[in-house]
Amino acid sequence: MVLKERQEGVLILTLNRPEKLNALTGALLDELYQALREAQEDPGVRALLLTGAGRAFSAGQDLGEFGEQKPDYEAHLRRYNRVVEAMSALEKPLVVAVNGAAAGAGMSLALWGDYRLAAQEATFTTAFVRIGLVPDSGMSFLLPRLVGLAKAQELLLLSPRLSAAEALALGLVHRVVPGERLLEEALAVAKELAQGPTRAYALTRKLLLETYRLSLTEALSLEAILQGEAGRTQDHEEGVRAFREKRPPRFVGR
Ligand code: LHQ
Repeated sequence: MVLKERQEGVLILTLNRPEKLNALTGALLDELYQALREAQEDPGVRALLLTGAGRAFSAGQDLGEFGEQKPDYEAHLRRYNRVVEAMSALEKPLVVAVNGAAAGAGMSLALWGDYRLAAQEATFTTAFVRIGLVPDSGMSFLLPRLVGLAKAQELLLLSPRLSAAEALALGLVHRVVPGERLLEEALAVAKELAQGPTRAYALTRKLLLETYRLSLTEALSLEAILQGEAGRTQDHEEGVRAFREKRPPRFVGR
């Protein structure tokens, strides 16, 4: 259900239930969680790329999963939340290639990418209120931070279906490309990131998420602590050396 492929330091994860628009089931979420954990632990993986197989990225929760035996959603969301926690805690950059529809928690997962590309035919809809639910999988945290409160109110309360161009204009994605070029473009970004200073990326990711809940004084202090850490990496030394020698740096990810 989650395909894994390695290419030059990039782990490509593909949600693979194309016949169900990659709708999310507990089993798929558990596989995704395991794949993220393994990627985190594997020093050979220096960037991740998440995409979907077939015509959708992900339709969100598989609404057919539960039948008559609907579980308590609060409990079920633990399986989502550990995926989201794993994505947010990743110490490597995550590129997301939105190949088609991204709805509900499927859209939430897409937004956790540090760099998000969309195919021209991709669409985005929060979907939650359409079935009488509230945003989850970090959508209420991330969406207002990405697009501002006013747009988040609109997207969450009215749930319009946005085109890739509209998503780009709002800052939901960073780039839109023709569908047939999506994977190649996303892979090029992921490979570039996989050659980069992995620790600095990890710490930058952490700062961008943490500082939201900090005061300026606390944010400055966290920046200083993490700059201390970045300053002790081999990659920092190499970066400065390469700058002095007027050549491209060769980062090793430590
Ligand atoms: C689906 C689904 C789907 C099953 C399309 N499931 N079959 C967390 C925890 C606990 C509880 C619940 O929720 C959550 C988080 C969530 O994610 S809630 C939100 C769940 N997702 C949705 O409500 C999205 C529903 N789907 C859509 O809005 C559209 O189908 C999208 C925008 C994804 C795609 O639209 P189209 O490309 O126009 O395709 P379609 O609507 O014609 O769907 C194609 C088929 O896929 C269709 O089945 P059929 O047998 O008629 O061909 C749909 O029923 C099925 N499908 N989403 N989530």
